[in-house]
Amino acid sequence: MITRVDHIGIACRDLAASIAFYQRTYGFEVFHQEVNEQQGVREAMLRINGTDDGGATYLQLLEPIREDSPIAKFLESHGEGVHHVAFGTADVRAETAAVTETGVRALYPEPRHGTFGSQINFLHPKDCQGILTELVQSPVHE
Ligand code: V0V
Ligand code: CO
Repeated sequence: MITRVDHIGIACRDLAASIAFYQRTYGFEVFHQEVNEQQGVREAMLRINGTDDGGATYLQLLEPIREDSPIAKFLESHGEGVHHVAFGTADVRAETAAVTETGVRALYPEPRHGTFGSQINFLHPKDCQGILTELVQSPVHE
């Protein structure tokens, strides 16, 4: 079951400049920053709200660290902007299995490492109304 919008992923060329925009325009603060070598990104999570069960919604600002990373490729073809939408679930394996049953392709056979120790998978944008869709299980559910 999908329980919330976990984050919106936004591709940017300059992470510091993008963070500064969100801080001065809306007052959003950086909650967490990390480099994910496997995904080829340096990222910042800006927390928008939180719920008592540990759930929250974030903006995920993504800057490429390699030319061959998905974000670098996206910036080249689409420019800066919304890159993916991530839905939160308590069980990413079960949710991926349920969604693939409907004919949507998952990108990975097994979940991979996401931000703050989360487990993630992606659904192909061509099967999801043109939107790269991520499924994310927060560590709070592990
Ligand atoms: C590509 N396309 C997209 C898209 N990226 N459509 C919507 N949103 C996107 N983000 C379209 C593109 O316009 C093409 O359509 C078609 O898909 C093939 O595009 P491509 O440029 O040839 O790209 P591919 O096929 O090489 O790669 C696309 C995929 C790739 C989605 C397979 O980006 C990928 O593996 N993404 C998953 C990993 C990822 O994005 N990591 C960064 C975030 P036309 O022109 O053929 O119509 S990491 C993250 O979120 C983390 C760590 C986290 O949340 O914790
Ligand atoms: Co993401």
